[in-house]
Amino acid sequence: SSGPLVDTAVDNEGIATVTMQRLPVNSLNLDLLQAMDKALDEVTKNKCKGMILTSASPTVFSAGLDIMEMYKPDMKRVETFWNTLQEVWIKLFGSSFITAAAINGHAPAGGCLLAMSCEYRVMMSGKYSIGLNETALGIVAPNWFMHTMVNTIPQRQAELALTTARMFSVDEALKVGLIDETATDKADAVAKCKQFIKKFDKIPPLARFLTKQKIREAPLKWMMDNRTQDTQEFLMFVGHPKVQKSLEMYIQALKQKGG
Ligand code: CO8
Repeated sequence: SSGPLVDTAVDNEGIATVTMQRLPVNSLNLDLLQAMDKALDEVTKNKCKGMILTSASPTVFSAGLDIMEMYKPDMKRVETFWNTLQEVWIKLFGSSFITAAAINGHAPAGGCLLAMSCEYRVMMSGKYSIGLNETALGIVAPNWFMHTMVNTIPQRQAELALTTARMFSVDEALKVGLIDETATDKADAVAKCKQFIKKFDKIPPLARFLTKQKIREAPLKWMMDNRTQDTQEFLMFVGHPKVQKSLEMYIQALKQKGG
């Protein structure tokens, strides 16, 4: 399919809505990640006060990393893929502008990571789930995925969720604090994200940003100090025959479920 993978629309109050539109499930391949990286740069360049991240799919926010990027990968491309994911996370988690996620559907793994990297989450009610399910796939979530979760929910809850690969229902996510509000539909979710961003009209922007920066400093510093090693670990991981075997089985299971 062609067309832009990300749409960015800025309203008259300086709030950007960034919509992922790699249908059907916004699985994060290199192209989508590069488009997101560009969109985040644009939001910065346009001096937007806030950004809402959402999806063009009616039922999926993002299915997480595109498994096809990791299956029998071209090693050069998969390295760029991982570096771009790191870059998107650095720009989103560490952004100077206010961020909110309007989660209009499922948000497993990398989808949950994107949502947790924002400062506020509103999730559409329904039979959707959100969480880091890596251990169920035999994957150890990278440290910075874990740091991002611990920045969102209490450490003990994060430990339980990560070790058990827990996928939370919308109500469970609300209860544990993985999301902040529920919404009746996408429009309601976006409206609630806007309300959150507008709360800061009363707060001096520099104090707000420096406070965010300080509270998020440790995970960002971890990334700066360990970025190369993190990439090496990922490359070793995808290069491992056992990992390739489990990815293959997972892809088959996904296809059987859908087909
Ligand atoms: N990657 C590639 N393709 C995918 C993915 C994905 N993550 N998710 C779904 N698809 C494909 C399906 O195979 C299907 O393809 P086809 O039409 O050819 O059969 C198509 O997208 C539609 O999928 P579904 O029919 O399953 O759509 P549903 O609307 O029924 O369900 C879900 C949507 C709930 C999102 C479901 O697709 C799902 O659970 N997907 C898998 C999500 C997942 O497990 N993601 C984990 C990715 S790993 C990750 O993000 C972090 C890895 C960190 C690595 C660290 C290494 C050290």
